[in-house]
Amino acid sequence: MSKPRLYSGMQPSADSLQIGNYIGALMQWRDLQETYDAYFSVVDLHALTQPNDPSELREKTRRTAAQYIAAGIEPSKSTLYVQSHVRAHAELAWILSTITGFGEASRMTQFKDKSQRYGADATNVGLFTYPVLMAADILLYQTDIVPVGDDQKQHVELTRDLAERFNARYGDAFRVPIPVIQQDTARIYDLQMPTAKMSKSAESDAGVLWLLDDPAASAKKIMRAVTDSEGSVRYDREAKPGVSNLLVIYAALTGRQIPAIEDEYAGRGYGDFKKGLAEVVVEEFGPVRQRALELLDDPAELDRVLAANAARADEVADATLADVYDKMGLLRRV
Ligand code: ATP
Ligand code: LTN
Repeated sequence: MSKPRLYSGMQPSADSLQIGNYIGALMQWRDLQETYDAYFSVVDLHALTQPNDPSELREKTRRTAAQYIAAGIEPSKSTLYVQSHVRAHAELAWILSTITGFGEASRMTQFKDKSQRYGADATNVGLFTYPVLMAADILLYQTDIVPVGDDQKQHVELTRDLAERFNARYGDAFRVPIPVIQQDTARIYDLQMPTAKMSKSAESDAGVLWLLDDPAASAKKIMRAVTDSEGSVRYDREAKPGVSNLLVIYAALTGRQIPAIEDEYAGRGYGDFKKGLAEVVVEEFGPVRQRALELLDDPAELDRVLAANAARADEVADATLADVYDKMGLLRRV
């Protein structure tokens, strides 16, 4: 029997991924690729909804792909590709936009938040149709599951609605995907503001641990992480958000349980604990960083791998798109 299919992606919105992306997404993707026929994209078309310098975007796209591979996504096992390399994404997004309600799209909270933040005149239409492009990503591949963070759940629900609507109106063309929402315990917070999610586009970089930071810089950021005045290494998300966040990172990277780590550091100060965590982080990310930099040293080879994977993606995507065009009554080109 063929494996069920999985789809996920990240925007190339920074030079480096941050460890929240690694713990919350890449580690799970790496495991899931064993049991699923997995598709992972670098969603560069989505990234165009934010202002970008063209040469920087190109570089960020390569860097994001290199970090997927360095973190253990295997391009021979999973289909790892760049969204814009597969033309069908933009084409299906147009088709789906014709069955998406204006009101329905207006209710997407990510759009409401961003358009409120920037103001209507600085908000582009691409930001409005962002979820429709995301639906196209997912539906082109007859996806069964979509692992995403909580903030993307509404977009996957819209994807389901669009798939069901199309299937009912024109005949079955799409599998209806299920969102798999990442556990809250896998959420990593900013080291300086431990109540805000760590994010690639954070305003200050002091609280962000970058995958490609050099080890000394990561260690320094951990030593400077905000804690509290109690002095005991104990998990309490409400009262001790800083220490709790560090414990979650420690546990995620070592595969150990939080109580065991609390025991190990009982009666010792935050300095010791942070030093221990810095060692764990350097040990985990040293090889990942090394591998990513090696891949980036040979961009031609990386581009070849991405092209071969895009060709694989094309086959599946084109078949879905042809069926959709047919069902909607678009005249076939002979
Ligand atoms: P941006 O700032 O550009 O929105 P981001 O760093 O917040 O980027 P996304 O590109 O939105 O990250 O998310 C990519 C993946 O990483 C998603 O699956 C998301 O759930 C996961 N992720 C992002 N930040 C964190 C975090 N702090 N903790 C756990 N998972 C995270
Ligand atoms: N919007 C998502 C990125 C994304 C995605 C997708 C995730 C684009 N297309 C398809 C899963 C499936 C984000 O910001 N994390």
